[in-house]
Amino acid sequence: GSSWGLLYPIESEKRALKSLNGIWQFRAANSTTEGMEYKWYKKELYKTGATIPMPVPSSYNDITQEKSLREHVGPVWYERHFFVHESWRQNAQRVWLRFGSVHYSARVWLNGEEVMHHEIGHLPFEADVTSALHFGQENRITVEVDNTLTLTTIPQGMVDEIHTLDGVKKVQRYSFDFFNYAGIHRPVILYSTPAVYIDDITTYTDVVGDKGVVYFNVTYKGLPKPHNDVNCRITILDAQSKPVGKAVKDDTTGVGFIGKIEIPEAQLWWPYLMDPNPGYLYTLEARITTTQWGLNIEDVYRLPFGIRMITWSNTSLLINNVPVYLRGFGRHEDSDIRGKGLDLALVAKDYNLLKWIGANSYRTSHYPYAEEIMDFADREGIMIIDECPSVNTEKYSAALLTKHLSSLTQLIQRDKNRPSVIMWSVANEPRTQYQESADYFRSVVKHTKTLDTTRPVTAALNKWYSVDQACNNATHVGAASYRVQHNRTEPRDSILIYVVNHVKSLDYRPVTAAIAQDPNYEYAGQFMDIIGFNRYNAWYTEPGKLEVIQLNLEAEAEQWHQIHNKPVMILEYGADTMPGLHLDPSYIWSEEYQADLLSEHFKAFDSLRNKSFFIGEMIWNFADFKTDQTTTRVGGNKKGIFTRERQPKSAAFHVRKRYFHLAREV
Ligand code: GCB
Repeated sequence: GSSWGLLYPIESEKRALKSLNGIWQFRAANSTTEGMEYKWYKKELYKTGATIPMPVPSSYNDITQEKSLREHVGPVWYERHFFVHESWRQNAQRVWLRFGSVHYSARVWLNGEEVMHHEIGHLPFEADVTSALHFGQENRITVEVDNTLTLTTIPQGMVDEIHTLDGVKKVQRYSFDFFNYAGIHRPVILYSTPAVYIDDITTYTDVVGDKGVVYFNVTYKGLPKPHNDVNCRITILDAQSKPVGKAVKDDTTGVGFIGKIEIPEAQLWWPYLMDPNPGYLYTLEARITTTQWGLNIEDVYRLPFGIRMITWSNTSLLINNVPVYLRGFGRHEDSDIRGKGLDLALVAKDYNLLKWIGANSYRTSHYPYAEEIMDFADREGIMIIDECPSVNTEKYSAALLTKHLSSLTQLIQRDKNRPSVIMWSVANEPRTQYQESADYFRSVVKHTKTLDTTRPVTAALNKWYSVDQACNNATHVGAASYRVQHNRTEPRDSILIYVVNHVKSLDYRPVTAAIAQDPNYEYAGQFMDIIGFNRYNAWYTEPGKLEVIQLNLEAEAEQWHQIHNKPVMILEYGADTMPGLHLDPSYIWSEEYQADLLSEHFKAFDSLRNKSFFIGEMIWNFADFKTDQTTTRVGGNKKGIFTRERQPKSAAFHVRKRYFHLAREV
């Protein structure tokens, strides 16, 4: 649910915390219904079948040697035991259970009693479990996790069947290009709060001269009925924990505390390499006190935040009134063995690599990343385009829209206070060549704007080509092979393949189709504040023909700007590169080709930057990552500038030169 706060669980003198990370017991169910039918949550998991140890957090897919577990479709079950110390049972105290994320859906029981369920991976959820807990005793937690994706999940997928000698087998299909890792991906935390507790804090900051203005809204919950003796004290602490501003408020409305605090000579939050001290963070300390049930109750929460201001025009994006040029990457949460499971060593390494290479930003393609990852971005001054989990939507429906909006509600609730988040991305490569996408994205963007007006909205758009049009004009040059490999699950595009094959069967001459880049065939760009587009010149189109890059890229970027009169940036471009493959003169898949392809793009970007509306470049991808099995992927997507093990490919040194050069220019 979204009607409550999702404050990250942190300790304070009034809040205790206990991690439930570690080894859990685990079993994959043989069918969708088996676990529920036999009530596996009622007793120890080992009593209803064999279990194996499973680390939390981690994806379960690559932990064992079983292909069947890697490719499992449907529910798996997790269980562990833990104690809650007697001292946690206090009058006027609550205990909460919080999951950083579970992919894709989860149902949770405590001591056999269902306490919550949640759908949509990559987002946190929690519940007050005080009444289900056994204090001073052992407890059992059971979680059913289901990775099944359908036409009404975010992201979309399709369950299909294949035929084997052993009968029909269920398989999961999806058109997005990363492995559908599943499991308990992020920390599981038990934490306490006072019975009357700070539920949510919303901050918004402004910069006026050298003054920082901090607007806040602190809400609380837990009183049986509203009354007017709740007091709130807000203190702003600088990075050395020195108080630099305060406010005291009494609540007479039962709603919360709204106000502002001015910080003279504020130290602003600046992106990496724009200031000697990027990512400067203050702390907002909120302290509420009240008397209830004859007790003095007090709660304290400390929220890190930065003072910075974002504005944008039809040609630029500004931070603290200075135009910024984004240089970064699309990324993934992905690594060997643990899949999408949070690994702090990997997180720290990735930020060190980002800083080493001079990046100032990245997009959380194609879903929200762990809060622990976002914390680094806040602290290091890395600007984030924060993407919801909607990737490659192919079929629009009201049911899908409802969930898409919910994913944005939850994402913005989680990340609204983060200085690093400079933009919301509402989707990646939705099929916006279909007219029905217009109403859909009008709603998506409107919803995002009702939740946050302080940040621009974007999406990673891709001009797909209308098949109807292709069929009518099948005489002209261009796009018969256009990204066909990506459209394999899309019925309308398979018509194109069919038509092309038919023509080929009749005549030897090359087949082409006039698939014009007609702006009328892209319906979502009109709603965005900033146009982000993905384009693989000299890779999916004209592989090996580096000479097309400058012309095509400049033309496309200019066209986007002309049509929408908005700032434009490229959110994806790149080439698969097998580390260690050297071919000179450059040839696709070699390290030389990746470097050459980037160089040609850099030339195009430089000429676009002179035209002022072009605000950023993001390479696809930061590191190699695992995908579903297809003939175009060798052990996964190899477009990384770093290998999956985070070692640089030759192009990394090349990118590093450019990114530091760009940083020096501003
Ligand atoms: C895209 C997708 C991304 C893929 C990439 C590729 O357009 O947004 O998820 O991984 O292309 O490498 O094909």
